[in-house]
Amino acid sequence: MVKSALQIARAAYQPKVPAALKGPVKAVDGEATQSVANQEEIKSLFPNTYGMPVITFEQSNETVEFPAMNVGVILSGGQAPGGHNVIAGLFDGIKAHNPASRLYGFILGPGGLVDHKYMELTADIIDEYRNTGGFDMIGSGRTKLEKKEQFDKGLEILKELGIKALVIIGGDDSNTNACVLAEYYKAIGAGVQVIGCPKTIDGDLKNEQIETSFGFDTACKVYSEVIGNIQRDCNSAQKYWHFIKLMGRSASHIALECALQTQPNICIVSEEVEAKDMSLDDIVTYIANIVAKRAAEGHNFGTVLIPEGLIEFVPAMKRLIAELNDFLAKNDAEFKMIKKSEQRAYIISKLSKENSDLYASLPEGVARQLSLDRDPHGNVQVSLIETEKLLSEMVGKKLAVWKEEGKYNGKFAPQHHFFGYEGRCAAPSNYDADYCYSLGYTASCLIAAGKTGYMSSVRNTTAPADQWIAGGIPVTMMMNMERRHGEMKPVIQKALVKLDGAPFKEFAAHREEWAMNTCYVYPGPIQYFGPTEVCDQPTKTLQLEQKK
Ligand code: FBP
Repeated sequence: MVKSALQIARAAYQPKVPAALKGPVKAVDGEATQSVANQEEIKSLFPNTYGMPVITFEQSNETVEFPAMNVGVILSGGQAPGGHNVIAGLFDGIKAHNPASRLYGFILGPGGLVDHKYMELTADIIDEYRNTGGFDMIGSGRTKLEKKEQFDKGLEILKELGIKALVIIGGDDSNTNACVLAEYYKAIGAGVQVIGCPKTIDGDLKNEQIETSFGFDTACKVYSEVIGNIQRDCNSAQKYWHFIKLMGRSASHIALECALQTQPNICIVSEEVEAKDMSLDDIVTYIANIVAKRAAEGHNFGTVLIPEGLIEFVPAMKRLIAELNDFLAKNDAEFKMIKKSEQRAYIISKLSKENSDLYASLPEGVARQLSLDRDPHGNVQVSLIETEKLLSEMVGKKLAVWKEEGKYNGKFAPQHHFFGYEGRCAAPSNYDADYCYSLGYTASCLIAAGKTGYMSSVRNTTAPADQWIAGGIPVTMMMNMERRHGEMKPVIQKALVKLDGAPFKEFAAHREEWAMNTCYVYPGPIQYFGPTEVCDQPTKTLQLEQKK
């Protein structure tokens, strides 16, 4: 395989790890834990894995002999930079505990476990992927591991390969399912430990115990680089308004972090839109006002950041989507019989008055997207809705009206962008390379300590890596009960942007100035070699959250 000069140099990078992981460790138990809410229900659903203590690994002088052990690993869900380093850390960790231990990767996600598709991950393979982006070493997939039949089918291959521990690298849902699996295997005495690792560029798997999910750092840096480049172009030609949608599913962490890094003229935060009960028209008016004010100063250019999940946070749109989801689930067959050209009118005739009016007011493309195929959970695929075009179109219309009324006298030429996949497989930043490797190595220590139902955790990551704290958090500790597809289920609480949190407050304190004055910051590309202040800075979000 031909490699770039950077790939070759980067392969030799030695990830930085917490001091404790540099030699033998001892597991120190904290107090017994409780779930964040619904303690009685969670306890009854997880009788074998509830209440376990938080674990911290400390340096030890004692060298313990560990038996050789076969371990399995799964990458679950969307790609996130650093996944390969989690696997490399896990591999190095199990080999350090006993060189005869072996690692197996299940192919293309959780489905590989159920379908018995796997490969042994040898040193040669691992070395090929150190410090690289992507999940292509073993592939990833979105099959949900949630049914007993899947667990039993998986156990067959785990037994066949003599695997005694399974590491599932995934987001909140995959880690919830990892815990259900841990509980089940413990309950039936399967002799297989299950450990989770916090992954997702979306940054929404974090809480008191987990500082951040891996991949968020690199993805935000990639997006911020290109947003910065666009801003420089924008400030050079001074003729376009750039509407930039950013991936991130529901939460606005990515948009907010990119705003903190690049200081755009406008950034919409979905969580604020919901809290203030803003309508689509309120958002459009907010943007149009800034466009008009800048035009009055002779600045017919600017940048707008839009989180991909925005639409679902506009309360009226949320009600419309809920009714549509429900209606299309019940009338799927009938709907599919209707000619494409008549589908819009059909939906308008079937919805309640409020939702029908709103649906009718939407541009054709967006209305169509709302009626297209759902994801496996029956939900609208928000990442396919072109919110950036929807907003710019509506802003353009409003400005045209204002122009007629003499309230606005400028030029409005929009450009559209969507950044998502560009950032998900980038070569991990030093932060993600170090954090991921440490998470994987920590997972091997949890396995060696005989733990199950834990998520690998590395904390204090705004300090130099030497001072990071490795340990394990019982997954049940992060759970609460939530309604999912009409049923109450135990799930890890998803972290949305907190409006009283430091990152949002920092943004809110500056946004008026950023709107009117051109205060763009151009972060430039991720640097892998060079001074630590250039290469090792964690995200602004993390720095602000951890500033005590
Ligand atoms: P995960 O939640 O699985 O980490 O995926 C994150 C994400 O990149 C979202 O930001 C985005 O909405 C979604 O995946 C896109 O999914 P797909 O890769 O299936 O197109």
